[in-house]
Amino acid sequence: MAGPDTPPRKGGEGPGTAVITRTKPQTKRPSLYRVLLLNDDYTPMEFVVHVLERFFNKNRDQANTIMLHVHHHGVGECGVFTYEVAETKVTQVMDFARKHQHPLQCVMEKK
Ligand code: TYC
Repeated sequence: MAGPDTPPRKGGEGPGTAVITRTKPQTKRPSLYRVLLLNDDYTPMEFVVHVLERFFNKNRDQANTIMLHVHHHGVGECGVFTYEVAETKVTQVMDFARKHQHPLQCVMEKK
């Protein structure tokens, strides 16, 4: 049987046998994350609208609607992104708010 002339069969190949190498598609959809703005009593409304236009590509009306939602409900969604994009948005908003000395908070959460 397996000797110098007949290398051992590793994959189960041979008469009457088969190996199924893959049973599911190799693509996986990435996890998605919501980026949220939190309300506070000090950040000017116009600054929040500007943040939504600048970092989340909202038009003036969309930005106003989201800002007012956050103002009235305490939290609101700016967008949904893959992990690294969401992390970048949060960092950009937090850096921009700090630079302008506003206490605006931006966070991400898994969908
Ligand atoms: N509440 C703030 C004000 O009255 C406005 C505001 C809205 C602040 C949304 C933060 O994420 C925020 N000036």
